[in-house]
Amino acid sequence: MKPTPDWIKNILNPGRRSFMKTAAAGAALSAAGGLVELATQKKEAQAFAYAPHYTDDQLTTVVTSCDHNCGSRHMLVAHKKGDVIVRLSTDDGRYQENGSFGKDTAEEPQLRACLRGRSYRARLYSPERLLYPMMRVGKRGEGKFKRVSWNEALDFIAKKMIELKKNYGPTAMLDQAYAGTSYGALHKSDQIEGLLARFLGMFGCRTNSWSVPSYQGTTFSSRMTFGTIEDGNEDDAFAHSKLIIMWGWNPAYTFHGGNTFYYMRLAKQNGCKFVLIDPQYTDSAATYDAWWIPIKPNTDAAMLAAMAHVIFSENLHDQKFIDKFCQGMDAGTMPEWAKGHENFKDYIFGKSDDTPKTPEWAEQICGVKAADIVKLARMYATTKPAALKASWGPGRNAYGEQYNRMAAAVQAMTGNIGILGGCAEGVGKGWHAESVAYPYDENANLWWASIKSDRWAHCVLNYPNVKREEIGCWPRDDELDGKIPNIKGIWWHGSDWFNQLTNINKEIKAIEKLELVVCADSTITPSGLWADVLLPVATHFERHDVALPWYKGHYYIHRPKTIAPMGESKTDFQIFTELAYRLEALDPSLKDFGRRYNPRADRSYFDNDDAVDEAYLVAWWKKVQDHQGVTMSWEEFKRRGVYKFKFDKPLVAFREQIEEGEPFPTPSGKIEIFSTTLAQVKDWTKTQYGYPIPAIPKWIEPFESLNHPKVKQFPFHLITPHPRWRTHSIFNNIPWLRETYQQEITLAASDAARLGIVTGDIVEVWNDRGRCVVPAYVTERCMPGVAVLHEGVWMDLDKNGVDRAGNPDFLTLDEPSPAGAFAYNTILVNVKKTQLEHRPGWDSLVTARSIVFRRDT
Ligand SMILES: Nc1nc2c(c(=O)[nH]1)N[C@H]1C(S)=C(S)[C@@H](COP(=O)(O)OP(=O)(O)OC[C@H]3O[C@@H](n4cnc5c(=O)[nH]c(N)nc54)[C@H](O)[C@@H]3O)O[C@H]1N2
Ligand SMILES: Nc1nc2c(c(=O)[nH]1)N[C@H]1C(S)=C(S)[C@@H](COP(=O)(O)OP(=O)(O)OC[C@H]3O[C@@H](n4cnc5c(=O)[nH]c(N)nc54)[C@H](O)[C@@H]3O)O[C@H]1N2
Ligand code: SF4
Ligand SMILES: [Mo]
Repeated sequence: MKPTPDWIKNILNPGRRSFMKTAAAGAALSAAGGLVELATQKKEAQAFAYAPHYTDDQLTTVVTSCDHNCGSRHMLVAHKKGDVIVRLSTDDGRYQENGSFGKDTAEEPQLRACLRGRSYRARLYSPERLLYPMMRVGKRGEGKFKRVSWNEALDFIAKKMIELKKNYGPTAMLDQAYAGTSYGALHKSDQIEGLLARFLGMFGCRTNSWSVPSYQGTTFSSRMTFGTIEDGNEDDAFAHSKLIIMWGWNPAYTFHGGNTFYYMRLAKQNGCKFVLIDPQYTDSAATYDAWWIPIKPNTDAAMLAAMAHVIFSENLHDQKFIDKFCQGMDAGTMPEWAKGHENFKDYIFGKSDDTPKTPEWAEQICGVKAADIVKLARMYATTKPAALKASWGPGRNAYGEQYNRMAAAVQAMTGNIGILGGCAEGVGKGWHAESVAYPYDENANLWWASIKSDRWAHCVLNYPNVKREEIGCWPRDDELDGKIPNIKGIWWHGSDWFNQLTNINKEIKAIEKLELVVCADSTITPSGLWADVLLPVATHFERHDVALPWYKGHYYIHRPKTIAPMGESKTDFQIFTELAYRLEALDPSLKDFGRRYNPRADRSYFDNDDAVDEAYLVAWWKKVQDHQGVTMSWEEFKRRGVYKFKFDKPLVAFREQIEEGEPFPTPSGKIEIFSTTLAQVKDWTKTQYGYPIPAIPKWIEPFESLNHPKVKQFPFHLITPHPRWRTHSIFNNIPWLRETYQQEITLAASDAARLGIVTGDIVEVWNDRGRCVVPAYVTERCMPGVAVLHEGVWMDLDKNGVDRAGNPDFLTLDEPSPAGAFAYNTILVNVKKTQLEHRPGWDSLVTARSIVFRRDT
């Protein structure tokens, strides 16, 4: 490796120690002709110093929260000296109203942080922290940048945005905001409610990305079946289940709420039985001593159909529930207008296609013994109440929506919906927080084209020869309907999507065609390396906000500006506001853009956001008081740092529908096993789906699977779940977490033996889309024929385009299912031992990871 030129060292990696000195003294760093001037004030504290070891009485304690799209939202308590956080702790019961040290009840559980949260200091002060605006000096993707002033960076972006809009029209800018920080009331990244959507919408140039990587199959299913995505109970309801089926759900790794495990433990103590349907025997299964049913990936809808067959055949279904609450479960519940259509029961018995969905039929597809399917179906139908928790991973595949719709049908036929201890989720959204703190009006979420998110590269590479159905063009009722967007720029806000979307090699080709790529982030990310401009964003420790729970939980956590923004970082809200002012100066039609975008601020907001952010949050808290019956004052909330709601009984989705006869929010007011909306589509190419979707749940062969002829060439079905030690790509560079894991591919012992692979061997994993290199982990806890590789590792290309870090998105297919589900778990690959180079991320050794930007090869 050649030594890195000094200019890169200076710009990208100011010494951590000298930086800490500066930050501690509160002095600003200034850019002068690309040189970093460091003030030389005496240091007060170092974030990683061994000595002196401060005791709590010498430190200031600030209650705040952790952040990101991680599966929960926990309390972090910062202990700081001056402006440096020297220790982080978490909830210990003291901070809530009537709290005391150690208080931890089922009603008000502690919000204790996981390993990722507890290591946050290492992220905050990491060498990969982005501290100054940067602009690309090399080729796109080469990773060479120079430091510039905010003025230069924002001027460049503003001029370029005007130019793109003028030259290519209102679809030229692609919004690739995502959920990096979507759980804040004020500083929110999100596809719909986020700050970027509003900014680009008001600017008048935006192509929206409408499908969600997490769970598009699931949200589709919940909307079609129940009419809402709020189909979840709060997690305390699990404590009341007699049987919990973890269907593709591994809460020990993949958080889905912050205290799920606590309530599942209560269930276990109450005698609940656990089952796991998953190609791998997970730690969750081990913890609860679950009955593990290994299943071939992507065949879940077939197994669920066979369970329905058993339940109907043996008369174990709840006919009263079906008659009262369901549409299209059987002939008797079909609506008048649809009598000729196929109903679910007829499909299950094969009346319409001559294929009864028997356990023996399913065994051939799923690799699960028919006897086990029968046993599970009986167990589920006769144990009351039972929670079939159908998680999102099995739906993150080709026709993923069919799995979720089928699970909902099985939940409904057994009457396990709307009752305590049952489960209708799906999406699993339960309690909902008050909406955003900034204006969310008719100007928000405007778009001139909206496409399936992972079809952007296909669209860019083939423009204008693209059919609307290929990219899932959302319909409009004006002349832009079905018009293919001419995408020329991308903005990443709270997203590392270049690293996280499907088929990265295709993205690499497409990005060459763009004229503007902006990455606003607090970290130098793999996506950032492909940007033209890097904008340093203040983390949630460096701005004022209120944290909201992630799907599960009912509480708010105050997030004060715990420390001053590091380096020259600004909040996204400051950046968009300042850019709005610059754009209005360049284009008279954007009159008052700055003021309209951020009505509580004037232009000085870029340098001082405190009073304005406080005003937004005070107004937001007033909404919380008015809408949610909270009597605590804002000042008291700020003093405590947390507000936990207390409910007299667990929140159960659809309790009102079942107990009080309220209609479901579907067109028919029923649980729609037969979907009114889908049954009435005339021309699928004119819908956002593009291709037909059956009105009842059905088994449809995925694009690729272990039953596909392609297995001759690519014999492994790769699944790519979420890592316990990262939040997608976030925390990939944290040494403390690195010491607990490595990115590795899990292989079944029998497969590995056949290939002569043992744990620790470096293997290459490939298919016709890409290739990556990663160590192997060999175990009997994985189903033969299946391989597991976690998403989110930071890609690291060698000169031949092989990823040395083991990122599965070099292998995924950018072909979503009709309803929009990303096919992240629909991948066939081959595996072999290799001499190719492996590097765990950008570095080869944890302690030497900052070589990343010191490398010039
Ligand atoms: N193969 C495979 N790939 C997958 C998946 C899979 O199952 N398999 N899962 C998919 C799923 S479900 C998801 S949700 C996606 C996640 O994809 P991403 O959302 O792209 O992943 P993150 O790593 O969470 O990236 C969020 C980025 O936001 C930045 N960020 C955090 N806070 C802020 C902020 O306040 N402002 C700004 N400007 N930036 C901020 C973080 O530093 C980080 O770089 O990955 C998808 N990719
Ligand atoms: N620690 C951690 N927690 C997270 C996240 C994270 O990055 N890290 N991300 C959060 C986000 S944004 C999301 S979207 C959720 C995702 O939450 P999930 O979708 O529930 O999580 P995954 O880890 O993708 O998958 C869960 C399980 O599904 C199994 N599985 C995969 N394919 C199949 C299949 O075809 N059939 C069956 N039966 N099982 C299958 C996997 O083996 C895995 O055990 O997690 C959230 N929680
Ligand atoms: S679960 Fe999420 S919010 Fe909680 S500590 Fe871990 S990373 Fe932070
Ligand atoms: Mo997600």
